[in-house]
Amino acid sequence: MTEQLSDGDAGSIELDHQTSRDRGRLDDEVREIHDQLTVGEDVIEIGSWAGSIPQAYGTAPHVRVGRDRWFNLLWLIPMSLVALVLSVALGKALRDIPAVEAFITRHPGTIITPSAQEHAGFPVWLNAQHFLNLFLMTFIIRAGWQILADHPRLYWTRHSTPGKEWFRFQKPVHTDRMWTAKQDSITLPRHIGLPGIRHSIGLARWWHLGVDVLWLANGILFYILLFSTGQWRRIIPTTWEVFPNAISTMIQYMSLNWPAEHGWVAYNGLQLITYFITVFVAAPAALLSGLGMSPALSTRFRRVSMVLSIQVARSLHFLVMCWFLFFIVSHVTMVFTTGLVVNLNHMFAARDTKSWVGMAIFLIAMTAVTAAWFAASPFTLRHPRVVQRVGFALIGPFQRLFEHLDSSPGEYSDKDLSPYFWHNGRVPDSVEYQLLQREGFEDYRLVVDGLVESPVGLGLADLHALAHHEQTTQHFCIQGWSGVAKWGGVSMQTILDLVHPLPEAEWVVFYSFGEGSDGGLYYDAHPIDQMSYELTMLAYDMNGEPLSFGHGAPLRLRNEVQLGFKQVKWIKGIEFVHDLSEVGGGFGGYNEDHEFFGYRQSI
Ligand SMILES: Nc1nc2c(c(=O)[nH]1)N[C@H]1C(S)=C(S)[C@@H](COP(=O)(O)O)O[C@H]1N2
Ligand SMILES: [Mo]
Repeated sequence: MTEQLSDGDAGSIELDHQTSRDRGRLDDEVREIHDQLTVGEDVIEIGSWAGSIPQAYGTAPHVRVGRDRWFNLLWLIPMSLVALVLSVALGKALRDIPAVEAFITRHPGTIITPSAQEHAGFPVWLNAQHFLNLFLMTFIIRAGWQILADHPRLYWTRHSTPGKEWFRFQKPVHTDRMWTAKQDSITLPRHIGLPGIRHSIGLARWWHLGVDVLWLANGILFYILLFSTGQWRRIIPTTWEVFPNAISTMIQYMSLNWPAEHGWVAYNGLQLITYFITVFVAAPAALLSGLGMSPALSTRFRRVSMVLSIQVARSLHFLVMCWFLFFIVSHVTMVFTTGLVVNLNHMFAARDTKSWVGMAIFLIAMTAVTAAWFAASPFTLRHPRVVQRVGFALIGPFQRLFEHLDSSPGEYSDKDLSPYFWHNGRVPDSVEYQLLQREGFEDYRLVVDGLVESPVGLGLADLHALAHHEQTTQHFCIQGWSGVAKWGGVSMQTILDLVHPLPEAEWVVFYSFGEGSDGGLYYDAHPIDQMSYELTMLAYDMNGEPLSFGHGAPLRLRNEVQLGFKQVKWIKGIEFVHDLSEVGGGFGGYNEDHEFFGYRQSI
């Protein structure tokens, strides 16, 4: 049977398919592809992890000053020691001035109002939430560092251009050869990063995003209890007096002649302001900048993402982490130096005494934190599927929600194209591919089969004869880099109209000519409803030129609600299936099977 495929300019082509002999041949081809799929391991062997990727260490963190000078941040260590000494000198000098002493007498540091006296003390729920918060944050921060180490550079524009980053802890990018983002990733020490081996971003994200959900739940409950019990008065300033009191406190600390403590009743001005910033500015900023990195949200809410691009969001997210680190270090220092036993009774035993109960509970709590800290990476390497499943159970529902955000083309134009578009992944090296490539893909045939009424085999000319679709969109690699490109090709809706999926088809699997890092064909599966999205297409052109080898010649996928690793390059076949378990390792894609990524990656 033949079918007319019409296309305005290119005329029409005749395509033969659907005879039972053709169907049999197409089915054979798909079966052959299946034989080249592999299942991943369920335990991580460090030596063979991610295609035996060797450990690679980065450099000290550097910040760019001007066009191409780099400041080594390790200098901040001696510089802050000097600054600390100078601030003591300054504090002491200031306190010799009678006007300053008068100011301190007028504003001693802590404002004790009648309502503060009435609400004095710390409830047990606050103790518990404070502990949970610090416990959960250890995982979030460590996993966050691991994610950062997978692309150890930060930028202010969505282009991720080498040399234009403002922060890096890696050498300059090699621009004389193909340098993939994976090659650019670096190793963190096992007990600093989580899980502490190179290119472990899939697992690090489960820790980061999964524990985030718990941390946010704890935070929401904290807000609710704070406002329903009057405890909010402790950390929200209610008078401008807080500022002179904060300055007074600062001078007193600097002069090493410290202010009186009234922590049971009220915090001093400096504490009030820093706690307010941490709870009501930094925490929401962490959430919002985190969401700013989601491909689905960024593509749907273009106006916002024009300003808060993924790279601005990623940079801000990093700066929020720096604030938290600064806060943790100075907060713990002050807790230890301003009366440890009493402070621990307040925050760990809800009492205002000099007993050792708070200390005992604190030591138990810290033992739990330390044990969890040192167990987290080894546990993850031994039980990565558990981390993958539990992580997905926690964050999966939200990722699924964001997948409904279909958006239309038109957000970017030619002037937004990225001058440098990173490469990623493992390039195909099979004889089959090389032969096709040598002949300019003349004999290339895309197989589309599975749960469809009319399977087809489409050559490049056939694809070109189909209705042309073009979109200029932004790519979001899971590792953190991004770039804008113009993609030309065929909308997936056009392919659906051609093959007519059967009602039981739920997933659409894209098979590559290339292998994944551990061997076995690279593939990835997408929910069938996303195939009708406006920005889901098969691209044979990039920025007005035929797709290059490195970017996926002759054909690659674009599905803009998903992260980069789902955009299969060097596509050789497409199969419609009912269940993910029928394909490969059953987790929905090569990286899902082999590197414990998630199959829904809208965040
Ligand atoms: N066949 C195949 N497709 C692949 C990969 C791969 O390793 N093999 N890598 C993915 C990843 S992680 C990303 S970020 C994008 C990168 O596309 P680019 O090299 O065109 O930038 O391709 C995706 N598609
Ligand atoms: Mo990627």
